[in-house]
Amino acid sequence: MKLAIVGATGMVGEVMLKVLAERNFPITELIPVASERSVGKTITYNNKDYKVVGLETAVSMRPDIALFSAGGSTSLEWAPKFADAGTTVVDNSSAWRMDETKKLVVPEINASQLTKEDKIIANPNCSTIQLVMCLAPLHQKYKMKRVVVSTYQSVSGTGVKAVRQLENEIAGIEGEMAYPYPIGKNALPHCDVFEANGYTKEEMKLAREPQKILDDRTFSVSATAVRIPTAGGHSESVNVEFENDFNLDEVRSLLSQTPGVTVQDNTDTNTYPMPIYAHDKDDVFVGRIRRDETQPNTLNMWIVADNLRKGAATNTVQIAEYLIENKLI
Ligand code: A2P
Ligand code: 11C
Repeated sequence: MKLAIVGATGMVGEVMLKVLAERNFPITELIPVASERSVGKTITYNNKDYKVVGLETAVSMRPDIALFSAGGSTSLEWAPKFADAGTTVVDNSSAWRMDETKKLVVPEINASQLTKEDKIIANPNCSTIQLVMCLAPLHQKYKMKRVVVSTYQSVSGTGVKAVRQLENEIAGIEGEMAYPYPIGKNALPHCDVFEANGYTKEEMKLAREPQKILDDRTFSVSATAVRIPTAGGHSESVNVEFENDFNLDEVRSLLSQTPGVTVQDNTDTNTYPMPIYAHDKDDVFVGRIRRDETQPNTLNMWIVADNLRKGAATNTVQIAEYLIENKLI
């Protein structure tokens, strides 16, 4: 496969390269792509050096697949140009996710919807992916009515500038601010920009994307997204009300049997998921599974994942693998 990585010099792009190498992705030619600022720079993949090219050059090289993680506006402008040149684009930005003509895919849940005609495929938001990975098997069995989720999101979700802000604050160095307030020793109830309804864009992604992925508008999701001073890994406190009652052992067993999900749930041994231990792992971790004693048919759980891996790079690479395995490109 001739594969382009658009945004190869970025945080997610770097993890994509790592994940592709780890999974022995079948690459015959690698095309790293970034902004004009980076053209000519060298990136290393599997001990081999590659020169970064610009978008125009990359389109003319007609890759079989392009994995995009270069922001929404780059995707909006350039994904169609790649698609017109015959390239299948898997896009990690928010540009196409809610477009009715595009599929929004978490491979373990809905990759079977994909066809050869899908030339631009959207990867969901990181906090959505880890949430739906755990909700999907439970929804199938007990039917969700309403989900209330509060997130604890790492600075890596914002980007390099935010990671640097946290590092500077820890080191006591004054520097550029990615957030309107200090993030070290703080919690900001503010991920991405505010919308007219008082929610942030991140919260609205959590409300809308699960319905599309699970192809079901009968349940609702209410979200509060909070940025905390962790370097990597998003955590979520999740309360789910089902139509039907459940048995906690069966819930644990359903989640344990879900590919890509690991249950870490034993209060006797202080076993529960935490972002530092999810770092560099592809799985989604779930624990603190317990009944909400204030309401019938309602469950509480705690979900953690590496937001740059399953939340971004790994999910994108898995979509590309599915396309190849199923001869859709
Ligand atoms: P560059 O490194 O040249 O700026 P991050 O999300 O970590 O900031 O990374 C964004 C990625 O998207 C980087 O690889 C960046 O390249 C790339 N990028 C940003 N804007 C553009 C653009 N207009 N055209 C192509 N690539 C872009
Ligand atoms: C965050 N979820 O942690 C964001 C980062 O729509 O792909 C990814 C934004 C997106 O702030």
